[in-house]
Amino acid sequence: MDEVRYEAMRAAVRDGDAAAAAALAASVVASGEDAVAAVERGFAAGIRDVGVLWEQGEYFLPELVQGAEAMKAAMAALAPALARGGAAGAARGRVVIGTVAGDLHDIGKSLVATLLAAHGFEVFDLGSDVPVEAFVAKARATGARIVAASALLTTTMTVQRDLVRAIAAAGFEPPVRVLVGGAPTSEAWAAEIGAGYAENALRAVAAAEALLG
Ligand code: B1M
Repeated sequence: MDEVRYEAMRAAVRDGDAAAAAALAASVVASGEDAVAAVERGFAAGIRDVGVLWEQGEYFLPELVQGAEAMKAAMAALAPALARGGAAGAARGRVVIGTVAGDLHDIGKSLVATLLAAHGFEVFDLGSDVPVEAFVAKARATGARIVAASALLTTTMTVQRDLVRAIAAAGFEPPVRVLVGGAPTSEAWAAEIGAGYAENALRAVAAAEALLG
């Protein structure tokens, strides 16, 4: 894909143009181009621009919401291509995933869930604003060995630590591992709280595989 197409995807999300974003995403699916690259280099670059413009006071909440809507429209149109990205049905293990309590950001989490499913994991997506107890209960009910938690706010990343502690206290056997990610998190943060870490959705697949040994 050339830079002009990536730039058009980026601009569609930055401008909050859901119809243009969906049309560009549909063209990626139709032509069999790399859907993950379209997300990372195109659409996600646009939503990050939205965040920067918001920080600079150029954008306000309506623009933030419109950008998110355009991003979601692109992700929905790309879903079939993202889902056929890997070895679907290979049954690599079960993963419970969600965005932590107090946090409504679900775009990155949904991308991680989609790519995990595309690579053969059975994924139980609890959505956003998920209490620690709900993660623990779902892991118990499904026998999942990985609980994956996204956090996009500096005020909610601490819930990831609460989750690691709650999973340890639940005494799962075999043990359940926690995988964390999201913009304010880091390898150092994950190491501090005793979790696995991935900086993006593709790396989350490799990290989940590594956690299962
Ligand atoms: Co919000 N928001 N937002 N927002 N928002 C941020 C996060 C912010 C950085 C914007 C900014 O100031 N520049 C800022 C947080 C500041 C901070 O905490 N330091 C912020 C704020 C302040 C807020 C509100 C408080 C605004 C307000 O109301 N005053 C409010 C909070 C609401 C709440 O959650 N309680 C709020 C609301 C919203 C919207 C609802 C409008 C919307 C979200 C819509 C939705 O998700 N359904 C929104 C958006 C869109 C953003 C930005 C612009 C974009 C987030 C996004 O979707 N990125 C964001 C700015 C930014 O991130 N630069 C911002 C694209 C996505 C693909 O990337 O989620 O990072 P990301 O996921 C990546 C990696 O992080 C990783 O993989 C993905 C890519 O491959 N990853 C994982 C993510 N989860 C992972 C889990 C893993 C592994 C990897 O394993 C488990």
